[in-house]
Amino acid sequence: MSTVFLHVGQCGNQVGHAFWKKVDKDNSVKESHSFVHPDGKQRSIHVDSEPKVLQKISRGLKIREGNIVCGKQGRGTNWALGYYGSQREQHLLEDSIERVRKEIEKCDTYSGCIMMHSLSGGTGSGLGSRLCEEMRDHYPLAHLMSCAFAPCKSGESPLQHYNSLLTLSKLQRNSDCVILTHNDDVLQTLEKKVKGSVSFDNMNNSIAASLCGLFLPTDSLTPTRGVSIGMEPWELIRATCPVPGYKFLHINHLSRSKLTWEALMGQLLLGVRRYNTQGGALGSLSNVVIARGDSGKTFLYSMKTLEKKIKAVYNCVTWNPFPLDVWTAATNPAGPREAASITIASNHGTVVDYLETLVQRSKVMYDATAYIHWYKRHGSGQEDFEEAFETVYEVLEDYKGALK
Ligand SMILES: Nc1nc2c(ncn2[C@@H]2O[C@H](COP(=O)(O)OP(=O)(O)OP(=O)(O)O)[C@@H](O)[C@H]2O)c(=O)[nH]1
Ligand SMILES: [Mg+2]
Repeated sequence: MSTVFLHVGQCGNQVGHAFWKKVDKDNSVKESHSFVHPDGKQRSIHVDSEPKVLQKISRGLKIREGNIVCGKQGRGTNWALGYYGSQREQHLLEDSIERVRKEIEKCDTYSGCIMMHSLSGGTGSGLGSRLCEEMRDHYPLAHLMSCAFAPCKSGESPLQHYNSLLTLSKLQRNSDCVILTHNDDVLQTLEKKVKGSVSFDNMNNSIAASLCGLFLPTDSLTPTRGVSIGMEPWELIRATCPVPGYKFLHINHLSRSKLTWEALMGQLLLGVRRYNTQGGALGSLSNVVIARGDSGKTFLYSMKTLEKKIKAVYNCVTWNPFPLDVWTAATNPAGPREAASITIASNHGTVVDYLETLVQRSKVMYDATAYIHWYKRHGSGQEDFEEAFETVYEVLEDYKGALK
């Protein structure tokens, strides 16, 4: 089983760089050939509308020649320009799809694609949305997962709300699962740990550690004889997003050395958001708990006492009789050395809070027709916005119903 990775825009590629650096340290992933070819090359395509970031990240990664697809000019933080393409650079979309097709042809069994991109950059959001649509169209039976990075709420660009709204609506319609990471959350956690200001490198290393916690091979999903078949991303969808109405995941990850499982889990649970902005309790629909560095095979035993605590903190819905899946791995190659890690992927109520704020802010701007001419200029009409509002309202309704 093989997975193809598609990194789009500055954020998608910079996070991808940190991710692949960590993947490279895992021998089981190399043996399984699910993420890397037998010749050691990554199963990844790197797309950006401008060359600067791609030149930087390609150094030190094992990217196949031709799998870097590059334009000449950025998409100016405009979803419409990324989605409909600039007149002069229509080739970017076609070249990307062509490279993905070639990469998929090299797979024995292609199981799906994981995209990484920001929700607010013009390339990551607009071209990312378009690629997601095309991938669904070209490979309707394969899985499609998005790792999407949300901008800081404090506001980096006035267009970020529209861009995020339009992208999330396309992801909801075309992907099977969206792992949503908020730059605000990552920053907040790192500000307590890092001396001085937090850089994108610090943030990307932390994000990459969480993604490796989810995607790298586990012993639980590796056949007793033989090597990993790389099922982790696709089992994650089966376990946490079985219904199309609820496909947004939130990750919590913690790695420490010399702590018992109970202490490590205790620290991780302290960082889980339990209440929404109105003070109401947040809930979760389904969760996967992954423990790495379990060389003594003690985690499952510890789960006998931890299970109750996790269910309480994640406030699992009563209608799901099996809200927790547990996977373990003896090693923790993404490190740090000798550390053990716990990663929890949760289909969680935090997404309701986020989408409500997003839709509210976008609606105020839309009703005042703020910045709409920027989108119209590049081909986006009223239909794009109305479809996006309608889709996100539906997601909110579905989640609120399920979490009651
Ligand atoms: N976590 C993280 N976020 C990033 C990184 N680089 C940019 N971002 C965030 O991504 C958003 C901007 O998107 P970019 O990826 O820079 O934009 P792009 O996709 O290249 O699109 P254009 O430059 O507009 O063509 C902002 O919210 C940034 O905070 C990164 O390396 N890591
Ligand atoms: Mg850019």
